[in-house]
Amino acid sequence: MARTFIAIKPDGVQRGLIGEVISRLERRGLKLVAIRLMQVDADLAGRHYAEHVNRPFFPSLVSFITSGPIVAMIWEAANAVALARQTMGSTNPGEAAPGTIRGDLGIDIGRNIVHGSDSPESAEREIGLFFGAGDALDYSRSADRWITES
Ligand code: IDP
Ligand code: MG
Repeated sequence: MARTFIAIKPDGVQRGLIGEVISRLERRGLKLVAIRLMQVDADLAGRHYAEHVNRPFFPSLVSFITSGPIVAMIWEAANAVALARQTMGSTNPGEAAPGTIRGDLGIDIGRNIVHGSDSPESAEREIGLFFGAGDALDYSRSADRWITES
């Protein structure tokens, strides 16, 4: 089953939106297989956001993501990456569609509540940065057959 890495950023934690974000992914039908409340240090932030190292917003992004606890998670579903990105909404909450996490809960691109992997390859890389082998649990839910036909 495909997996994606999702993080509730420090703004989401500080605003009391942990339950809201988890609830939306759960209600959609994705399955939570690993979760960790943690503080990101500058080294991990730099590795996680390595693709943005030359962007003007990189210093403020690192400062923001290290500013308080985050909730790091692994979610599972067929096509997990695309499903989660759709539920999250566009990067800029000011442009994100209503009904999405960012579109319903935010207004500023620098405070967009959640991170989600942008491809299966990114998901694998990011899961490896935040979790160890064996952290993700393999289990089935009795509701699974009511969420997917096969
Ligand atoms: P994503 O989180 O939707 O994948 P990315 O383009 O990968 O978006 O950017 C990573 C993060 O960097 C964004 O979620 C946002 O927090 C921040 N970011 C991206 N573009 C800007 C910008 O133009 N100004 C400020 N922050 C930005
Ligand atoms: Mg990204």
